[in-house]
Amino acid sequence: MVAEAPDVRSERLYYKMALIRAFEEHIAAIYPTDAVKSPIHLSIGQEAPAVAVCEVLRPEDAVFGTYRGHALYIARGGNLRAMAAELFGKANGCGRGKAGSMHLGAPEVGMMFTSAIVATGAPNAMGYAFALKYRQQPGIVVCMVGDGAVDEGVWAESLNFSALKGLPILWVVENNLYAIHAPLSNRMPRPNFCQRAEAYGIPASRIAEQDADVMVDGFAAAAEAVRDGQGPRFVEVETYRWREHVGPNEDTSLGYRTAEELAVWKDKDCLKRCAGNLDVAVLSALDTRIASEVADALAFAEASPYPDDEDLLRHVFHDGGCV
Ligand SMILES: Cc1ncc(C[n+]2csc(CCOP(=O)(O)OP(=O)(O)O)c2C)c(N)n1
Ligand SMILES: [Mg+2]
Repeated sequence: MVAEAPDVRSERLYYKMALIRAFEEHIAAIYPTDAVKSPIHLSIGQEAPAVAVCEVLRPEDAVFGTYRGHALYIARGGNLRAMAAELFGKANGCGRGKAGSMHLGAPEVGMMFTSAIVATGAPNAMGYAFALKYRQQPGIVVCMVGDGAVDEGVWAESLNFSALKGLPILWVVENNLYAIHAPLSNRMPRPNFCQRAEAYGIPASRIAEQDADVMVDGFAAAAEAVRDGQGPRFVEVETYRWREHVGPNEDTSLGYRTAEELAVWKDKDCLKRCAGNLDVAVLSALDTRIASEVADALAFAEASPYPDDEDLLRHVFHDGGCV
């Protein structure tokens, strides 16, 4: 089931962010039962950037994300049943049950892939953008990575090449201040993401306000320039994950961040802010719809079969075609 998102922008933003949160809260709740056969990296608290960037895209555009990919998959309009089944390791999952939460894809809606390997999206997105330009095809590419990907050489190489060739790509860093348990201050003498992009001649901007509407406007300006053939653009968007790096729990007891810091970010909740723009009756109808879509997806996943043993090695190596 691919549900149509609401027509009104404020309702659509709320619907997508609330769907991401509700889906992930359910996944977190059932995680101890072992129904989910995959590590999970939750976006609870940081739903807005993915939803906002997808808001400015067209059907011909492509997005590449990371292992923290449920949000981007939902925001881009991926099939919820197929993602739930994938997390459950079932044969009708979007990766046939072999990819798990960290390797989601829905190419039919331009959600190309996510990967567990930090920064892998960058060269792949850059290659896709190169192909679009080379073949003179319409569309732009969005590459979303975390702040940790900027520590990887391939991210810099990809930005450099994209600028050199004037590729139609929007580079996005979701800066949630940590890579696993390492804060920016332990990893970079200067967390100057925009300056790094500008060093390659890529115009850069930063979105700090925790408001999905503001993010949409920031992404729209950058995407428009890319679409206009002006070459790559870069946007850093500040955000924060509420749960642990991997797994369903909160983790302030680990000591790398404080409960006070988490509370400050929970206060800035984009979802609550977006809900504040909506009429109570509209909100309640959307919440009912979301609850039923999440229940439907999880029931579908539960009832689906596991892959057959003889399927184990299929689609693992390239065999001359996709069957
Ligand atoms: C090439 C590579 N190096 C290291 C790792 C281990 N690793 C997994 S997640 C992660 C942190 C990435 O943080 P960030 O990019 O900020 O994304 P976030 O988890 O905050 O969304 C690291 C270093 C990896 N998966 N791949
Ligand atoms: Mg991070």
